[in-house]
Formats: sequence, structure tokens, C-alpha cells
Amino acid sequence: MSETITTMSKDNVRVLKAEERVSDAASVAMLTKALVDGVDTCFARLDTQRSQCTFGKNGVCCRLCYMGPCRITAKAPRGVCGADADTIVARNYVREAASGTAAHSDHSRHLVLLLKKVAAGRGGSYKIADEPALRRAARLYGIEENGRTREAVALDLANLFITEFNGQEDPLRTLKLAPVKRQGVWHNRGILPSGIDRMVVESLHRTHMGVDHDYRNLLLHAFRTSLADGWGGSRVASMASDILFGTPSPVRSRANLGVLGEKTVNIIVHGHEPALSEMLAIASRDPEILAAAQAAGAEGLTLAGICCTANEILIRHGIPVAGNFLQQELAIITGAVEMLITDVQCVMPSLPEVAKAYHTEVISTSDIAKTIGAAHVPFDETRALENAKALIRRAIANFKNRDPGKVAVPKASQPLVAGFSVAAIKYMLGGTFRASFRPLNDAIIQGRIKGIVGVVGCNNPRIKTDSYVNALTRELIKHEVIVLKTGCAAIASAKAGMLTPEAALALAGPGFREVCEAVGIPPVLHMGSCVDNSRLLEAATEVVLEGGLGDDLSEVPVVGVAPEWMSEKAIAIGCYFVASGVDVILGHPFHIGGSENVTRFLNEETRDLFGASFHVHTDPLEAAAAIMDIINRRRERLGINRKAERKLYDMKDRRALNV
Ligand code: NFS
Ligand code: SF4
Repeated sequence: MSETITTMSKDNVRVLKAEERVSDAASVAMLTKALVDGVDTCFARLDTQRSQCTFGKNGVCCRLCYMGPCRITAKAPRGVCGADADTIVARNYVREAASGTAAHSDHSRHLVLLLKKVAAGRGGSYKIADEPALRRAARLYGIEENGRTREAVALDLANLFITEFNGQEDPLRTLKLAPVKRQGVWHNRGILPSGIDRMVVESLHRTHMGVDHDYRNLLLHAFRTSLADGWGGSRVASMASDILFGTPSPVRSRANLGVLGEKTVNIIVHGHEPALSEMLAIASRDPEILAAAQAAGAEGLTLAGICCTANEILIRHGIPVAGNFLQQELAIITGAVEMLITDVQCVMPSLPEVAKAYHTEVISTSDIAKTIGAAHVPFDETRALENAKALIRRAIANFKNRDPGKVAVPKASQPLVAGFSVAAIKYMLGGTFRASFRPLNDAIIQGRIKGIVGVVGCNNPRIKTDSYVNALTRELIKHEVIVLKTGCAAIASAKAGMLTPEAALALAGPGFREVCEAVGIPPVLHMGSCVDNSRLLEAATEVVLEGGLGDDLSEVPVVGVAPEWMSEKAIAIGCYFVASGVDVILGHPFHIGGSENVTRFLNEETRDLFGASFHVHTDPLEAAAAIMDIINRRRERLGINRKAERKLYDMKDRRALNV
């Protein structure tokens, strides 16, 4: 097990052991196997990329026009056009936030268009799975639903959602779901976003050569665009998926590579959009399909997920999770995956290369996301169930090509409970007849729960996989903080066994443990995929509306953390949290170090603008201390920290201790 992982390069990079790169036993075993099988992974490639560009890292490389590319140094403080470090760093940042917003929102658009087709009776095998969710959403937007058919209501809602994308001048309607005071903040700062598509286009326009050069003006647009994600595209995506596929409620399952069957046909779905994976989930239970798998000599069929597609079908169907972002290559290395089906986002282009060493077929299904070496099977929504069945049959046919000598499925997997939508949390706290956030607010006011922290985002091979997420989460639970999770961070907790009610008994501080025991919830609530970060905002808004904890998100003891992030989507998420009044801790910094002004704006000036800012803490325990500090300051301001409570060390105390 402790075999050394060498790199594919011949230079003298420090050689890390598998245990130094990944946290869980399954990943350690597969990374070790990669070496034996001669397979290149992102971990090895990080080594060959070891001397990464410091200009890029500091955000001072500009290639926006063909007088360049330009890079800013002490001797060359301006690009050919005259742009300085502030302008260049800010422009690059706006483009990152716009790209993240585009990814979440294009995903959202696909769901909205599907909802419209379903409403018009052209949805094929799709239907409105959750009529109460549809009617709830319609009421939020003032759409008449009483006495009307669900199709008519769905059509109005889908059309309204479409105007959220193509609106030109009016602010997004979905912003109205935020606390009134916060809407006022956005108005006063001039960052009420209009149509989502327009915000992204404007980002590209403003960052074109020779347009917007004022770093503050640029950065405000990064926040405005990101608000169109969090309180627009992502929020709409969660609503549309709940209507089409069902609002999540707590469901049991398992996570980690050990969910793959040694003797079953294994199919992995990977990416983000739930439309195809929903159908695969349904098709995978079809008796005919199961019989076909047995006829092929397998003991059955295992469907499992990676990344956010995994989260989508986990929270609605309890389909097991094979792993998070950095396990996509490792899953193939088990030698036991017949087919890996991808849709969009976070799919490594290396997958077909890895698959060459095994029998795994990599299938791309979205026409906007192809990879050389992957077979492309375009997914046709109008024939979704047939498409899904055909894919599964193709995977079954591939079972006979499995090389038993190459199969090594790690035993590791952990039980979990996931699926905590806001509706589900309300129900768990208050029951059917008085579903409410009151018990949560009361627990926070009484100090049994100190605050709410959303831990979200990716893995990044620069950080030992899951290590920061899990160390931080453990510390927060101990300090009586309820942790809400989405995306790959949620999967990290699942693999570490923290998504079970039993984890509360073992890990939670005393007051919080009582609450978890009384309600029967885990200390860490898995709320879904990354677009479901909108559910975190929804939950925080419910806390505000319930009363007693301030009347804006900037007053509630709530913090967001992106520990091991890597994606531009994380930048959009971070920005809409901060613009919503929620402080965001990053486990490693943005590419902005080349501009003191941009850094000061994002880490300090935003506090005056939004009541929250970014903070960078590369050490998880330092991050936990900083988070408790923010939470306690907010509790002070609310006047609920009166009781002399156990002393929590702040940063200064911690440093003093280390002396
Ligand atoms: Ni979020 Fe979900 Fe994972 Fe990161 Fe990618 S899967 S959308 S971006 S890597 S958490
Ligand atoms: Fe260089 Fe200016 Fe062109 Fe950027 S926009 S590449 S700084 S000349």
C-alpha cells in the first residue's frame, strides 16, 4: 500500500506517496494500482506541470488582444495598450466569474427548456414528478395556479424562467426571493442583475480590449454576474429539477469506489445535468435489463455516480456515489467499469486515455462536450428512456471484455444519508403540520447550535484529496456548527462517514449533538449538487424570515467555505455568497496576487459594500478558528452571545499557543 507514486516525468520532482496525495483507502489503493498498470493520472500530471506559471498564478498575464500577450513585471508595469496589473487582474477575474455563471446557467437553461417541452406535452418520458413543488414555485412568482392544470402552470413558469435568461433591462424576478434588505443592498450598489445571458455577454464585452479599465467597476460586474448565477441560473436549476424529478428528501445510500460490484456490470455517470442520469436510474431497475445483465454472466447491474451528476441521482433515488472529482480516473483503474457516461462539466479529457488500459467504454452524450477517444452517443430527450436502455445494454455487452487480471475493486465504502432540501429540513424540524425553521432558529439563539456553515466545492490535486474539507468539517461540528454541504465537498464527508446520524454522537459538540439526536439528522447535511448551493441561500433566507436572527443574510451567523476548489464555478459561487452578505473562506487564493488593489477590494472593501468578504486560510484549523470568530461576532451583534460560553481560540490566541 505504501508503494511510492513516481511521476511520468524524468525530472527531480519530490516524489509523493499515494497516502500523501489522497485521503481515503480506496483512492490510495487505486493510485497505487495506477503505477502498476502504467496509467497516467492528474496527480502525476501535476508533477509534470510542477513549474506552473507565476504570471498566470498572480493573474498578471493578459492575452486579450494580439498586440500581446503581455505580462506585468516590476520592469514592465503596463501592457502594450497601457493596461496595468489592476486592470489585467480584474479583467481575468471577471471572465472567470462569467464562465462559472455560464456553466451553471446553461445547465439551468437545459432544464427550463425541458420543463417547457413537458408542459407542452412534448417531453417524451419526462413528466412533472413533483406537482406541489411546481405550485409552490408558481406562487413564489405570483403565477396563478389555483384551479389550473399543472401543464398550464408549468408552461407559464417555464416561460417566466426563460425571461430570466433573455431579459434585457429589468432585474431578475428570482432576486425577489432574497430578504428585502439584501435586495436593497444590491440596488444601492448598482448590481441588480438583469438577464443572465446579458450579464455573461456584458462580462465578455467589458473585458474586451479597450473597454472597462477601472478595477472596481469591473469587479462589481463580477459580483453582478455571479448574482445572476446564485439568485438566477442556479436557483432556477434547483427549482426546475425538483419539479421535473422530485424534491429531495432524506435517503440512505453509500459512497466510495467500493460501491462498484466485483461481479456486476458497472456503469458510472459523470458530469452535472440530471436529465439523462434520471432516465438511467429508472432504466437500471427495469426487470428486462436486469435479466440481460444476468444472461451476460454478471450478478446484476450497478449504477453509480461521480461528481454532481452523482449528487443529483443520489439525493433523489439513493443511487450510490462512486466518488468525487479526483476519483474519476481512479474509478476506471478499478478495471471493473464497463461504461463511463459523461454529460457536461468537470470531466477530465484524460478519461479515454486512462480507459485504454482497460475495457471501459467512455461515452460522451452532450453535443457541446465531446472528447477525442470517447464514443459520442448524442442524447435525445424525446427518446430518453430508449436512449438510456440502449446505453445500458451496450455496457452489458461490454462485460465479457473485462480482464479479471486487472480487476481490483477496493472494499471501502461508507453509509450515508443525503437529500436535505429546504422543504425536507423544514419537515424534519417541524413535522407535516408545522413544518418550520423555528426549532433551528431557537437552537441557534439558545446557543445549542452556534451557527451554520456551508462547505462546498471541489477537490484539487494541489491539496491532499478531501483532507482540508474533512479536517475543517470535524472541527466545525465539534464547535457546534451545523454544516451544510453540496458538490464534491459533500462526497468527501460521505466517504469519511460524516453523513450519518451516528456521526453526530461521535463528533458533535454537546448542544449540537442533542439537537441532532432529537431531530434524527446527521451533523452534516448533504443538500445536493453545486447548482444546489442556491439551496444554501434558500435555507439562510428561511432563517431570516423565521425571525429572531436579524433581517438580512449579513446578520445571520452563517459562513461559506470553498476549501479545495478548482473550478471557475467556485468563483461565481464565492462571489454570489459574498454579495449576499455571507463571508467566504477559501482554502487557497484566487489568481489575483499580482494586484494589491484587487486583493484589497475582494478581501476588505467588499465588507463595506456587502457586509461580507473573502478570506484565505490554507490551514483548515486556522480556517475553523476564523469561522468561529465570524460566527461569534455575528452572534455578539445579534445579542445572543450573552451567556459566558466556552472560550474559542481566535487566530491570535492560536499563534500565541504555538510560541
Ligand atoms: Ni462543483 Fe460539481 Fe465537483 Fe467542483 Fe466539479 S463536480 S459543480 S465544480 S469538481 S464540486
Ligand atoms: Fe496586452 Fe493590452 Fe492586449 Fe492585454 S489588451 S494583451 S495588456 S495590449
